[in-house]
Amino acid sequence: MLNTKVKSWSLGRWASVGTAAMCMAVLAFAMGYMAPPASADEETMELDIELPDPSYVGSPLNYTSPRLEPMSWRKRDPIEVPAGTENVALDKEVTASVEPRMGTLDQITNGEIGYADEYLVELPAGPQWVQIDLEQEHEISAITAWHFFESERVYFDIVVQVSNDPEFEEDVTTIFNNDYANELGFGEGEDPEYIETHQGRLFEPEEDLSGRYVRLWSNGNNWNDYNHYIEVQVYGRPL
Ligand SMILES: [Ca+2]
Repeated sequence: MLNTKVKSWSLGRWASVGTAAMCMAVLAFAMGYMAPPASADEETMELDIELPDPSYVGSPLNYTSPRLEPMSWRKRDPIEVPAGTENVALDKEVTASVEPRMGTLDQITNGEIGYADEYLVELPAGPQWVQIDLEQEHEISAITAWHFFESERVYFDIVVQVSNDPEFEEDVTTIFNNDYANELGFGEGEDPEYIETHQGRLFEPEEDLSGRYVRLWSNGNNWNDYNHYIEVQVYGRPL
């Protein structure tokens, strides 16, 4: 009788050890399974975005909105991207919905960034877009846009889209939309309004993204109705 009791206790204990080991194995499998694919099967790197000097000469912001993200002076955290990712928009051709009032479209991808007027491309009032042709389909990890950042300024109805269709009629992915009143007709944007700084604004897709063309919309700013660009960078790799 005693032997039987001892034996069944031992079996129970071994059963518990076995269950614990199985749980750990399942957990390890789940952790491995849940790891992001980028780190699981390919090398990544930290994206190094060279920033221009900030501006200390402009006027403070004269605009408030419940949709406006608070100003942050903190340096943006670096993001992890697939190894070999670089600014594939550099020196690529730029087209636009309209001719600039000031500057030339090639300045938007010429790699030169600063707050002075000499860096500025100004498009007329109203909803306008600029479009970059990456010349072939690319995997796209992120996009940064610098509008005019001499003073604290908020641009309206910012929509950032990627497509393989140069007309943006089919196969369009929108990765940012703060057009909350749906002025542009792409649906009510859920993203916040933000204040321009020397860091530009980084737009990251929520899912894997590829495309040949990048189109950026805006619709004036809190100082005037014009649309401005200093530079747009697209971080990617050719497919
Ligand atoms: Ca530029």
